[in-house]
Amino acid sequence: MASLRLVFRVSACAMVLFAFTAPLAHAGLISGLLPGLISPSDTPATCNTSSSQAFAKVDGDYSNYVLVPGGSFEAGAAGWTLGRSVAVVSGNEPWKVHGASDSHSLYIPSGSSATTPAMCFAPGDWHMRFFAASSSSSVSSLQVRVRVKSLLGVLSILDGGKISSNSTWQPSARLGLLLTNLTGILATDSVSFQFVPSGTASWRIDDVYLDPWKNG
Ligand SMILES: [Ca+2]
Repeated sequence: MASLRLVFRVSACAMVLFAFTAPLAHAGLISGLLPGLISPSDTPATCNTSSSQAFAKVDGDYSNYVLVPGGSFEAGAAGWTLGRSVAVVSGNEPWKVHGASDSHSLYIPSGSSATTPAMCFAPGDWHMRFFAASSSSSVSSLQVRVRVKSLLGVLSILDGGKISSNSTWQPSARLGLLLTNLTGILATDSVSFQFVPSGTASWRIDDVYLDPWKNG
């Protein structure tokens, strides 16, 4: 398959707004090629197009999601950039949406971080969901950052907000990304997501999914 690489225009001063919204009903899945996908230069020429309604049995979210590369942590965390003491550990999110026999997740201690590989994504309205649990019985927060690299080599780290949970595994709400042009237009080369614990609690994450399709 020819490279799916396309150019996605985004402002150098793009504003990102993560909105925790309720799951939408049925996604508009388009079979075959994913429309508008970007294949960054530092990722394989083809993108993972194996989608599933991974959160349907969790809370009735029938959107179609693609697993982020290595996002189940069942075979390590290939391609991920792991900070100090981050490690794949035993214990899976209890819904086991990726596989009934899955048994591992990613541990991220306080003061460290974990970053996904650069990946395909669709411009416009798209969403991320994952599972998370903290080490604290009280509610603490995990920050999600969006790392956008332009074709000019400019790396923008965009604050995507935080999710909150306690020591019980929870599915995240949908993280929605809105890019708004403010000034000039640059081409985006790649995008990745960084998970950063806030405060003193450590975290585990598992089954990180991206919905690359525009939903209604
Ligand atoms: Ca897992």
